Amino acid sequence: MSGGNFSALSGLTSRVAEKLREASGLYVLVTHYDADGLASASIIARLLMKLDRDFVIRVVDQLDELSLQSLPRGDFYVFTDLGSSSIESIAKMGFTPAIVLDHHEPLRGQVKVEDTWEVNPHLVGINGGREISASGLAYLVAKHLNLVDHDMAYLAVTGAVGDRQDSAPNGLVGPNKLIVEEAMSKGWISSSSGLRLYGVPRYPLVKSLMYTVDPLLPGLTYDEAACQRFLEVTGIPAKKADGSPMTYGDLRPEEKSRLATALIKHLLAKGINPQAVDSLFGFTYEFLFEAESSPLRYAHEYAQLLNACGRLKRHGVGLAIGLGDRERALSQAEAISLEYRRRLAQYLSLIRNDPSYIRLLNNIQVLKLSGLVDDRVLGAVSSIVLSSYMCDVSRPLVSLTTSSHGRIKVSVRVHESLSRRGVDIGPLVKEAAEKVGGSGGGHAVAAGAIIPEEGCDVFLKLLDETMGLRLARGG
Ligand SMILES: [Mn+2]
Repeated sequence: MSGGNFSALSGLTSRVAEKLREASGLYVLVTHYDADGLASASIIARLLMKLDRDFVIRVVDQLDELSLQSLPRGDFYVFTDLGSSSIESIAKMGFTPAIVLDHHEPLRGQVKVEDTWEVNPHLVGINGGREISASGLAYLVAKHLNLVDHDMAYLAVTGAVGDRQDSAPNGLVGPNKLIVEEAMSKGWISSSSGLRLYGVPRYPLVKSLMYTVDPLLPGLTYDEAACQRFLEVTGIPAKKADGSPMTYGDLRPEEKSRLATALIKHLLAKGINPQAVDSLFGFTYEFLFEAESSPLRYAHEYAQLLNACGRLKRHGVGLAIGLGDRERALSQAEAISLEYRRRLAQYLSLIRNDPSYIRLLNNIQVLKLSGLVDDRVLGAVSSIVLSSYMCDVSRPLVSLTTSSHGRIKVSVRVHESLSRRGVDIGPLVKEAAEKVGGSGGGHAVAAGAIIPEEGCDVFLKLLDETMGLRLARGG
């Protein structure tokens, strides 16, 4: 990232910050249900509380005519983690004045629409898929008004981690990294590198192994007895001398490297691609002002809690945490997170044990989960199926399930190795969805769409064809 790009981004965020401060009356915040959506809306809500303004928050699945029609009316609108591809509709339907903080590829240049102000990193040459999330953008808005605090920094990092922007070998990069460095210099955050197992470093090791789904640990994930045997064979006691469970944080450096080596061997023996093995290692961000025993102490756990709340349609609980509730909402979120992991485990074992769920077309593969997986959980299942090599990684994975109003929810995931060949799936999904009367879009490696049920076969055929053309052209 060049400094020039960052100053262009700051120019955009400072302009919307001024608009936000100048406005008055009722603010309507509209956001996406995932971790980044909930975290970014929480940052803006915290900012509005500091400015002593009134606001309401609406959490939506996507921004289309249907969801726009359902929005409450106010005096000023803030769209976070969505909106870039709907600016014209937002203005046309009268949701102005509005600011849009989105990091999804807008599939066009900056458009000038009356009374709307957009911040999108793609417009200033910053990769919104990898370098900054909507939460980071919201943080920069608060920073311009000199109102950031450690909670906002935690939410900014959590949003980015929730969107998997920490997957580079050195963790967060670009503007995300600048936010982390600032928070570190203030003593709010620390980071360390190591194994990225679930709940590391403070969960019992057996649980850390069994709940790790990204990447999936074949033969270990969701199998407690197998995890216990694995530790035994590796020579790492599952319990400490006092009988309490061993955690990653309890291990001596030598034991940590022995565990890492054993996991690498295990994954390679299961035929897992070395790149997926690499994703076991990375950075962990620790939030020093959260209680040491709290699931909010570490960015990936915080993100997982928000994510679970959003996906199980309990986003109110996630927002309450973002706004500062550390009591009732937090214990509710922990129960929701457990239920979410239980459901994921169930879906994954069904897919793993029944190859007929995945159907190969010429250039794509289709995972049909209608009637099984809820629309908000579809993307997560899709990501895990691909990242754990439960399917062919040389073609995009297109997952389908039924959604509301007689529509089909589509989730498309592309493996890194395919995206490195220059395949950008977002525009292809958008084009195919629009041709059958739906809507869609996304990043190079992840995209989604909502299409009418009757257009499903044509949609798949179109996507299969355009994908073939792309590959024939060499990406
Ligand atoms: Mn996002």
